[in-house]
Amino acid sequence: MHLDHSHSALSAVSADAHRPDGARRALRIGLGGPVGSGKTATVAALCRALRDELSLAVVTNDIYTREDAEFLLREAVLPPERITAVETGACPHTAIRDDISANLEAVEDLEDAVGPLDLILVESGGDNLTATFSKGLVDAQIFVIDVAGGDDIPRKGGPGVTTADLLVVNKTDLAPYVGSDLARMAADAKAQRAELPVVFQSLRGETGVADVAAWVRGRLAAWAA
Ligand SMILES: Nc1nc2c(ncn2[C@@H]2O[C@H](COP(=O)(O)OP(=O)(O)OP(=O)(O)O)[C@@H](O)[C@H]2O)c(=O)[nH]1
Ligand SMILES: [Mg+2]
Repeated sequence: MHLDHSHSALSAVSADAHRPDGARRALRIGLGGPVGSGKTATVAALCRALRDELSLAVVTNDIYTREDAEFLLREAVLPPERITAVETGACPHTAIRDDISANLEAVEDLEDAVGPLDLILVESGGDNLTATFSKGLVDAQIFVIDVAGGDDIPRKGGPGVTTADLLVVNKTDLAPYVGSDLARMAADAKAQRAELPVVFQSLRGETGVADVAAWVRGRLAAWAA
């Protein structure tokens, strides 16, 4: 799917919590963050952790390809009809913040095709520290950074680090190899985010995505209530 600038009017409709038939729509959670931080790997792990207890689907965004969706399809994290790719053709933040029409169309098509759904995960293309999702597209956002990107990233701030509903510091297994100081990252993140939650995770480790999955379950419980 390509960005089509003729559907902007959808955003007003889709910010509503209900489908046209009055049923509650799926909770939409966006995952953003720098290139290669582990967004797709986190989406894959979340699908494996949650697919037996929830009805879920995924929208991926890539600039020129369908790489991330193809990875999720190859890994068979969900049935193929539950995975949709948006080719943004421009800076990734454009499609999640400025003209969200292609993404809205993708989430609504998924609900029509395989719904009712409890949860739709929307992965942004890798971008910079300023990229955030429009509130007309997602109900909550996760910002994924990784320890190999430098342990000064939390201190540098930016809206992803400071305002995301959940900050994930991924690849903690790599910290000793790249000389990242996890305690410093935790202190800087706390200073930037006050009470907003932060999860340190390694998808190579035993607990994997468990903390993020628990946070998602909490958001779903609040959404259902
Ligand atoms: N060591 C280690 N590698 C990881 C971890 N999580 C992800 N990776 C690896 O990091 C690389 C990038 O992960 P992706 O999930 O593709 O990253 P992404 O943020 O989706 O990347 P883009 O969509 O291209 O921006 C892959 O080779 C993953 O296997 C982790 O916790 N530890
Ligand atoms: Mg990805």
